[in-house]
Amino acid sequence: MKSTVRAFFGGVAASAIIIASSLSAQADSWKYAFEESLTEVQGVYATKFKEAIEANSDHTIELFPYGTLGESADIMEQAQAGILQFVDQSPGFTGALIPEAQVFFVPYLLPTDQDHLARFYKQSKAINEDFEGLYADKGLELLVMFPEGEVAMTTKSPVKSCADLNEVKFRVMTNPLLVESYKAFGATPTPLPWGEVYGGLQTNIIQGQENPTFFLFSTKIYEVTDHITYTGHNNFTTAVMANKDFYDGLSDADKKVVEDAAASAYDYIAEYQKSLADSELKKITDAKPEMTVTVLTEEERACFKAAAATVEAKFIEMTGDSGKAILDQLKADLEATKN
Ligand code: 6CS
Repeated sequence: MKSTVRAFFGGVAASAIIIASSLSAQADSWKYAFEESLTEVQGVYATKFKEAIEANSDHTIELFPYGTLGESADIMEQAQAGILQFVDQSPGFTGALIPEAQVFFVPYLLPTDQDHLARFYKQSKAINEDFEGLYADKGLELLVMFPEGEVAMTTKSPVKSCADLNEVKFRVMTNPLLVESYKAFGATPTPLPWGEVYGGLQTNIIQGQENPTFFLFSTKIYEVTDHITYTGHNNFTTAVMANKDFYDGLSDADKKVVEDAAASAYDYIAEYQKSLADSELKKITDAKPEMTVTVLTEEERACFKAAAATVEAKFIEMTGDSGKAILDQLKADLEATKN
């Protein structure tokens, strides 16, 4: 009897092992949504990530570009709920969920030198270690952050100083620190999801917005604004995450496939986006020769730089010791990756 029972449970255990191992080896289909189109920077990154996953495992990835599943806030909710396995959401939106992620909106914190930035995102302890726990608390496994280019202001009237932003309703992504930045710059900040920006400019509900140059061309924002101004105050940062329960449930081999795909796609995109600002600016001025393009001089940047100190103090006020520690680490990482 005993031996029969043992044989029975032994059989059950063996079947369980077979089922478990066949489950872990099964080919899964994963969903990945992002905030841009397939041919924009986030879409190019996602395509490279998908190619690497599919080349190195039996899993497949289905890509969901901007608009197919809603706005940035919608895809984040879907990723947190486990409906999506991967999501690209920029700190410009995540800052509302993880206040420390707003550190990327302290003006003049990040350099505009793209080579320095490429080293920084890859090697930064703040990004690759410290942010991990903050994202994990929200059910997310942070995989990578990468740059999308220097941010430019596009407006309906010329901007040479903060005074020119007076009474300009300026669209910003939906995080409180970006609101504080544009207040400190002298504008009237108006947080909006991306889908409302083109129409808002067209109907004059807003008169300005900021984004990297490639996005000004690809989304045709140049059609509804007349002046591009480079103040050097920021570089656009974005982040790719996995749903944490999904990620934690992966085998070690699959985790490595995901990490390696994120790293190889990073190397590709860091190089790819470097020349975009110049090539896409040319497309804008070809399409609209009357568009003015101004790079502010050091003197003209003075009021924006002075505002940065106020915004940094606000960031610390909003995030306390945890934010201060991230800010200090980020500054140390920037210093360490200078050369
Ligand atoms: O300004 C925005 O809302 C958007 N900007 C970029 C460059 N990517 C996605 C984001 O939704």
